Amino acid sequence: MNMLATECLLELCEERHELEDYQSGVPRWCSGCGDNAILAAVQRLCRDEGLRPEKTVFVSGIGCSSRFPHYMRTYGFHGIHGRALPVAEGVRLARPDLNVFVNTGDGDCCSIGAAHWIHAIRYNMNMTVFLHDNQIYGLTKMQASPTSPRGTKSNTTPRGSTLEALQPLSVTLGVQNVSFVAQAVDWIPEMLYDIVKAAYHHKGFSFVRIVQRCPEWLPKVWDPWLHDPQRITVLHHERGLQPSAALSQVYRNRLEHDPSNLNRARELASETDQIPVGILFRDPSVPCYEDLRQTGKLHTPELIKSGLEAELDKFTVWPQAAG
Ligand SMILES: Cc1ncc(C[n+]2csc(CCOP(=O)(O)OP(=O)(O)O)c2C)c(N)n1
Ligand code: SF4
Ligand SMILES: [Mg+2]
Repeated sequence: MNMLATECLLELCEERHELEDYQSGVPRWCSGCGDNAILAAVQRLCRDEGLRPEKTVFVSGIGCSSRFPHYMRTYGFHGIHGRALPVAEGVRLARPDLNVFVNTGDGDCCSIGAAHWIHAIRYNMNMTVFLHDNQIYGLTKMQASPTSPRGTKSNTTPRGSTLEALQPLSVTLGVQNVSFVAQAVDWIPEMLYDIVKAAYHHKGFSFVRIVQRCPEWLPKVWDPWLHDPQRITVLHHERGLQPSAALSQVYRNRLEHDPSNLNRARELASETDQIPVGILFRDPSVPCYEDLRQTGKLHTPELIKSGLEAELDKFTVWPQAAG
C-alpha cells in the first residue's frame, strides 16, 4: 500500500467528533445562567481533545448545576444530593479506562457533601471536578448556602445570613494530598476554557471552582467584579496559564504566580476583594489512590474469587476447631 493510501486509511479509522456529537437536549437553565457557559467550555474541551463519548462519564449530585450530565451526549450519572464525589470514586475504581468528570453545586459539595469533598481531595483520584458556585441553592428556590456572602437575604435567612462565607479554594488547599486547584469565572470564556483544559490534563483530583452567576436568585451579587475588570487578578506563569494579548488588554491586573507555591496559593485563595483567576496550585507528584491500590489487579475473576474465598474462610467454623 502506498503512503497516501495508508494515510487515508488512518484518517478513516480515526474517530472524529464535532461539537454537536457531545450536545444533548436543550438546557433548561434560565437565560443568563452561568451554567450555560460552563457547558459550552466543557463541550468544546471534549471536541478538541477528541474524547470518545463512550469512554467519558459526567457524574453529578442534585441541583440546577447537577443537570449537567443530561446535556452531554456521553455517559452520565445524575446522582443523589451531596453524593456526586463518592459515586465518581466508585466509577473511577471500577472503570479506570473512563474520563471521569464531576459537576457539583455549592450546596451539593460544600454543605451536604462536605465530608465527601474533604476525603475526595485526600484520596486524589484522577477526575476533573467543577464546583458551580452560585452562592445559593438555585434549584430549591433560594436558600442560603455555605458560600453565600454574609448578609445574603434568602428564604432561610430573611434578615440576612449571619456567618462569613466558606471559601472553597481555601478549604481545598488545606487538605492533605491536594494536587490541583484553579478558579474561573463564567463570564471570561477564554480563561474558563484554558482552566477546564488544564484541569482535564492534570492527573489527580482537579478541583475547579467556577464563579457562576444565578440571575434568578442573586442577580447582582457579582456585579462589582463583572463591571470592573481591575478586580479580576489574572494569574499567569510559565508553568501555569499564559493568557492571550487580547485578554490582557481588558484584564490588565496580571500576577505572576508559580502554581507550585502552596503558601502563596493559600494567600491568594483568601482574598475577597479581588477574584484570582487561573491555576492556584498544581503538584503532579501527589500519588493517586487508584495507583496506590493498583485496583486493576482486582479485576481478574480469579483474584476476585480467591479474595472472596479467603475472606469467607475467616468466618468459617471448622468442625474440629469447634469440638
Ligand atoms: C438529601 C437531600 N436533601 C435535600 C434535597 C433538596 N435539594 C435539592 S437541590 C438542593 C440544593 C441545590 O443547591 P446547589 O447544590 O448549590 O445547586 P444549584 O441548584 O445552586 O446549582 C437541595 C437542598 C435533596 N434533593 N436531597
Ligand atoms: S435558578 Fe439560578 S442556577 Fe438555577 S438555572 Fe436559574 S439562573 Fe441557573
Ligand atoms: Mg448553588
